[in-house]
Amino acid sequence: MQKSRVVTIQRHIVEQERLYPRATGDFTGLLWDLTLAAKSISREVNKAGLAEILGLTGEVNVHGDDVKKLDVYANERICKAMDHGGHLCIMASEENEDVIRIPDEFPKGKYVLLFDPLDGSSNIDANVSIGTIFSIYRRKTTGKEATIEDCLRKGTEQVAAGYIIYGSSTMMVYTTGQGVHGFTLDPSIGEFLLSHENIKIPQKGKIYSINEGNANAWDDGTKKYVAYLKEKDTTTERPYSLRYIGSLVADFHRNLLYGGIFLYPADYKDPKKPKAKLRLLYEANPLAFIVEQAGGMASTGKERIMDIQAAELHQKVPLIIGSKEDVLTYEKFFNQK
Ligand code: P6P
Repeated sequence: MQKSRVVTIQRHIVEQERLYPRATGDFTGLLWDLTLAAKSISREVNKAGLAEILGLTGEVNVHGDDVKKLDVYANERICKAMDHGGHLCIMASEENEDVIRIPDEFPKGKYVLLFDPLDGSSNIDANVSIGTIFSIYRRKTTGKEATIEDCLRKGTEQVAAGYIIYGSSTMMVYTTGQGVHGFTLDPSIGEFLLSHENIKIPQKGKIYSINEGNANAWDDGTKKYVAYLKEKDTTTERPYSLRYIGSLVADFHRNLLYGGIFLYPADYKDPKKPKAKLRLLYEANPLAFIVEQAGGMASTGKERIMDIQAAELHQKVPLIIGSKEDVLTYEKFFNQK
């Protein structure tokens, strides 16, 4: 059997860069720095069960979530890996209330990094897969210093997006707009090796991922859609199977590979003030870029995620993401009058 070629993520990124004649290597350096941070976080996550860094720091982040020490470590690791390479002009993290400026002593670059350092971290102690999610944009402002305006963007302006999933193995999945590619970390050589080239999500799945515990707070359209998925109809391969890990990157990654739909609709307990949970800049946009590049779809139920102009750093949106046919069916139910 022909041995598949061994391609490291570094080599793949350089090959991707060659697709852009005007590329300067700046972008390549940025992604390389990110893979280094990912390896360090993977090492810490994989020994979390052993190290004393488990447990709460006693602090609480901007969203009122208890902050686990691994959150803090991952956030600091990414900042330290990314702030001095000269590729970035500003950063913003799901863990930080305000933007993260590049220290004066370091060179500034033309890119913006938005990231969730360790999503799903409430699952750390249960050894459930968790993940880092990132988005990269080109700087938009032209003044001396980059500003928050460089972070408040539309998803369609992303030049790259990806995630690292720390699970049974550590995988990095990314896109630069040339398809979606997955790399599995070989800890014995410390390299991410190409394992999933040109990932495409099935046009229709048989899995749905939603927290059924919130059913009483759903809007009528979501209630009718989930009931529809549970009906028996062999022609549309229903009933679907419910698979919900409660860790976005893990749920998204499974559906990307197998097909299916992930839903985190708004909470309609107060119909006048629907409350969303997931963050536009750090979760919805990067995963939307990936799923669209893989042939899928990402919507709020009403509009394409990547068309939303961010107004606040920690803006939250309903997220319906996965196989195109499934998201389109959901939108029909959600918008039924
Ligand atoms: P719930 C984890 O805290 C997270 O942000 C995502 O990773 C996950 O999809 C979601 O929240 C789970 O939320 O309300 O179902 O526990």
